[in-house]
Amino acid sequence: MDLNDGKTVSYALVPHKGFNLINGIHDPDDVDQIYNLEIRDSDVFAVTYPKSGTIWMQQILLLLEAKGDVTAISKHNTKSNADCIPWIELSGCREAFIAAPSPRWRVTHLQHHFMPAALSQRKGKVIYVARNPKDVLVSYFHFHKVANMLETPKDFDDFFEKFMRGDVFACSWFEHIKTWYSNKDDMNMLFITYEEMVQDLHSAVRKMSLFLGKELTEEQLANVVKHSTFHNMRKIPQANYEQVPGYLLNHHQGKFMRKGTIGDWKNHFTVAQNERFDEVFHREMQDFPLSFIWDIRDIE
Ligand code: PPS
Repeated sequence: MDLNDGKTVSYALVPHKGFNLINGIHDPDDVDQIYNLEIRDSDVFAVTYPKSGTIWMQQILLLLEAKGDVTAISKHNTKSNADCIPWIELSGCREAFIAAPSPRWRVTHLQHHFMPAALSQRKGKVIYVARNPKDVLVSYFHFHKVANMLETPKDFDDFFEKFMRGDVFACSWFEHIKTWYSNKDDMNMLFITYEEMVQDLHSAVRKMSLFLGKELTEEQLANVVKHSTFHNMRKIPQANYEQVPGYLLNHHQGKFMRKGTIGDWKNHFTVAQNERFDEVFHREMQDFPLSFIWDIRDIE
């Protein structure tokens, strides 16, 4: 693949143990070793299916650690939030995790079966952020145009089919949420939704700080919220992924922080696609007591 800044990189999806990794940024042998990692009680993993609020969590976790002081983030001029809270599955990140001082905070898109077995013995903490999958699909479609490591979709219909087949990085949204959710009682897990965060960020952040045992004053909590709104995060280069190099993200194709709302799927899905999606959703999720907010107007 010949990219903007002249670097030539070859990326492709690599099926691995029921999951799709990305050749060039993930190493299957390394990913397999994650299962055996020793976990400290202070370790925290924010788990997401792609496009469900990962970079939002990076910003919130960093701000919680800094007690709402945004200058603690912006002073790392060259370090992005993703450098501070990286994906455990990226090549090289596992070794760095082993050597890192506490607290070790990481994000991941991996399915449950790859993750450290110790998490299921109630070591460490997990925050699972789920987003309604119609908006995930739309956000993922746009991201495929920006991300040089992902194949540019022919058009929306083509991507819709790929997503429904799970023929994308991280595979099926349904499998991801179901396997994590079914194992939640074995873990110290906080399950939260993107829509809850959009609806009432203050309550969501408070819930997270209580779960993580962080004692923040009301003012500090309000500062965490203030600096993690969509509007404000978009202005912070360390948080908004503007700093990600051009060979990974083609910034001319669109913004990583695109719309940040609920219900954009309505601008993309045809009636037939929506009916089919609903049918699959009801079939796949019938045994799971999870409901989603599908439209911003439902909470306004
Ligand atoms: S990735 O590539 O998987 O790491 O993407 P991820 O960070 O999980 O998801 C990106 C979407 O999250 C939106 N986002 C936010 N929404 C509301 N408020 C805040 N603060 C926020 N930060 C990130 C981002 O805009 C992407 O969604 P879309 O729908 O594309 O705008």
